[in-house]
Amino acid sequence: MDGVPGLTQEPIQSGDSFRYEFDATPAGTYLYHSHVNLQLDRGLVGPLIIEEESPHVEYDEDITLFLDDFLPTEPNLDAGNGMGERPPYEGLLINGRVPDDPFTVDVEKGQRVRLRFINGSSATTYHIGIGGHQMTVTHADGQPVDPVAVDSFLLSMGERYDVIVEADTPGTWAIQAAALEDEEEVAQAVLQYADAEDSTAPEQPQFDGPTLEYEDLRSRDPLDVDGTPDRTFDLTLSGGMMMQPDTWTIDGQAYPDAEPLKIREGEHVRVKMTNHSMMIHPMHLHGHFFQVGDAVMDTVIVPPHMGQVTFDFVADDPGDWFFHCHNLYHLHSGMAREFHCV
Ligand SMILES: [Cu+2]
Repeated sequence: MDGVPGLTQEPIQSGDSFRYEFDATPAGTYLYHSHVNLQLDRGLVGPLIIEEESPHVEYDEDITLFLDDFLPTEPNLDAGNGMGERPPYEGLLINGRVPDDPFTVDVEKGQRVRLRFINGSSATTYHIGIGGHQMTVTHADGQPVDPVAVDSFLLSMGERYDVIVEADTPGTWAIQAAALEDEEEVAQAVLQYADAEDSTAPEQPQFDGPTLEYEDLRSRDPLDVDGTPDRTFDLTLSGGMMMQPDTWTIDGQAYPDAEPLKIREGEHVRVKMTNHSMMIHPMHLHGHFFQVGDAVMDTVIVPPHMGQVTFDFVADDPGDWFFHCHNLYHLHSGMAREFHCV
């Protein structure tokens, strides 16, 4: 039921239907989307929330904030690619709303609100903060972590964080998601206290306090990946070069002309990635969570300019699994591989 066309299922043709059936486990904050061509950037994307039976944190409200970069025209690979370019987005949305007509989170002083941030964008990484409030991160990619207080965090394509906000500072505050590539470009929702005047312009976050680092995250349920891995892949992420601006590769190979990465069931697999390019790559593995340091996630940012990230996972589900950059334009310009687990 993983949905990758040609790999785990045939695409659903126009006029056809297909029923997805799966066990709703593990609980967490997810997104669902088309994996065909550039349909994700035409809006075929949405949140999927699997509620926990007994969350490790307490809260009064549970609100999903879904971020999307809104393209009013038909996407094409050339417009969204190359030397750090993004498609001509008309606006950045939270729950389908532009900053001038924002989605509002209504709170009363003393409440604790769980906010589930999901980045369903095709080509935008955000820097997220809330005016006048810290956030306590409780889940990374839907999986529980020891609560950690931060002023802001980065959220790249495909990533999710759940945070708790303590409503202890009455007023009208901006929940702001600034595009990392251009902090003038923002998505915005509003945190509105019941007794505050709604006519006030929301106060914005300063982004001057601590930003979450992956090292701050401690999974409540770490994977069994201690010790020496059974298999290691050392992968170079490249692309966007002057001569070939529309080609993005893993180890010099552009999907679909790329060899599968072969693994065996039960193995502890380690993947090291080095980013030789000038752009951020949110790398996503299908069908598994992986461990980075003490965090358990399914999508991880590999920073530009020789940034390095290593993740470990247990190959506990035989089959073919897609592994790719979650920037839609990088994915469709070759930055993908298949893991074949036998
Ligand atoms: Cu990428």
